[in-house]
Amino acid sequence: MINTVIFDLDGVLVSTDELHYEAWKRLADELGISGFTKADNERQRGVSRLESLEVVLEKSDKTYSLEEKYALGEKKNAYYRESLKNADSSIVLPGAVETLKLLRNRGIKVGVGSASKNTPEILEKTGLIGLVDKVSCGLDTDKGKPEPDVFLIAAKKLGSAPCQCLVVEDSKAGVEAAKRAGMHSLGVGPYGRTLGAEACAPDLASGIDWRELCG
Ligand code: B16
Ligand code: MG
Repeated sequence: MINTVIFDLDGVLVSTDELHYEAWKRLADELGISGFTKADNERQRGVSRLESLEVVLEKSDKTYSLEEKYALGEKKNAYYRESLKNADSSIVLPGAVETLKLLRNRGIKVGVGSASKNTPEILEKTGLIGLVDKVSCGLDTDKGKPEPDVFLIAAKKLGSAPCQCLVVEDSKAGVEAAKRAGMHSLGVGPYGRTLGAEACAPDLASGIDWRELCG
């Protein structure tokens, strides 16, 4: 029986996915890489910063050393953090607060499992930190999704077995990570139906039947 729900952050609880795109686009433009598109950005959902950079560099004819790649990742992160400076509860996606409250009221354990190293700051700024029990993020492991680590760490912190966990994700890499972790999955967002999850919904505000999902 499912007694734990682990939420992805970007694109599930908050709308920072667009800010990631803008920061990568700014970096791509600076590097003279033309044609970095929203479709490229879709492949960056849920994956680590360095792997996201590789998606950008696919369109470059220049070769970068690992050191240079880390520096470029830092640069993008500085742009991203600039856009987060004034972030507040307005970036929380519809239905997120109500869902977190409802689940906790029903005695379901609630966690966050995000690849982002900026997770603690975003949860603080949006006030979501007070609505979740445990957080696992890119600061806990360097292994990005589709590796299962970030979700397994969340389950461990919550004291739940993987088979008792349901992961809510907006990315293919994230749903794959949930499967590799031996967890159940719910796909949300514009591509929710195409992610290969066990169930899907357009967003957290669309009347998801949590009683049915969590048994
Ligand atoms: P950062 P999620 C992921 O967050 C983003 O979807 C992905 O685009 C980003 O590259 C990754 O976090 C790392 O983020 O550069 O802030 O450490 O969807 O797993 O919540
Ligand atoms: Mg996401």
